[in-house]
Amino acid sequence: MELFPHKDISALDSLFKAARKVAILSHVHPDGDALGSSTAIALYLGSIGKESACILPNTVSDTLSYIPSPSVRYFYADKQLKRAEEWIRESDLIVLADANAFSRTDVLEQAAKESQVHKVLLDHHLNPDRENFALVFSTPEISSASEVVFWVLRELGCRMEGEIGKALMTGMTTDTNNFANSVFPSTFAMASELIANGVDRDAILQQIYNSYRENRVRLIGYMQHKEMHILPEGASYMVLTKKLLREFGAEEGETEGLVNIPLAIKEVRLSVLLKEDDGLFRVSVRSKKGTSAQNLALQYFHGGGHENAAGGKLFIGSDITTAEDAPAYVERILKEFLG
Ligand SMILES: [Mn+2]
Repeated sequence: MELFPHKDISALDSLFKAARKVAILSHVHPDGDALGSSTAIALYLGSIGKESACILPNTVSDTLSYIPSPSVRYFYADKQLKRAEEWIRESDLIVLADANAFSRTDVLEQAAKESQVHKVLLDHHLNPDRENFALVFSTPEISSASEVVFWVLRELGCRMEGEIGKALMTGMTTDTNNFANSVFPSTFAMASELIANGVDRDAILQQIYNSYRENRVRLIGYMQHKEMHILPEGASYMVLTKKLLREFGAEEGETEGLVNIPLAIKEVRLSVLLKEDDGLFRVSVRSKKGTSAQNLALQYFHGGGHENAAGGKLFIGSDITTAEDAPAYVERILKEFLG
């Protein structure tokens, strides 16, 4: 499948071949797609003899710990900001994967923007920041950044198997919620080729969906039973407080998927999850076709994303006065949005 212009592929080939040291960046709170797509790029660069590092704003959650490759160098900015910035400054090529702009890399944004080297974007979000990149491979018509990377690396002659296959299969699977959303003919073609090349999809599914800690399953159950509020307008919201996160001992990445659950209810077309953090709530929004999660995130939560999967923030002290005001605020804006 030729999804990107041949001239862009050969331009990328030249950039990769000319590079000496490459920095591969991705978004804050890296998920399966961020980690999978950047890992695959690093593995490919290693296979053609290039030095590279995946530079991520945060340490990855335990649930994704099977992806990082022993043959790839990783820097996590929350633990090694200085070294991460140093690597970016010393690199003669910067790649951004699974984010539409450097602003999504949080503390790494400045170092990435200050660098005057060539920059390449591989992504699937709307509104890519084309201005800051020499080359852009991005379309929302592809399931995931991992799928974008799959088609691009394949054109470069990379064999789509082994660790690269595992990383990309993981990113595509988590971003599509196991083939439930944003799936295109090319997505099945990718999966088919990876399986034919020996990628163990069963093992990956075991890791993603059947390796939860007991606490995580109990927290998900508790939220559905006690904290899932349904509005007659066809919306659901849940507020996950720091107190609950502490009580259940929830770790980074362990609330992944929770926001999708209320959409199982026939009448619910919009689901909002508020997760308390320092001074703010992190907001996840999901919707069914015909209702825009993206517009809600844009209008009320300083955020954005995809049409049916978006996110943002709700600031305590400006958007709302105290954390306790969150439920009333969300109820009001959901009524306004759907009314
Ligand atoms: Mn993604």
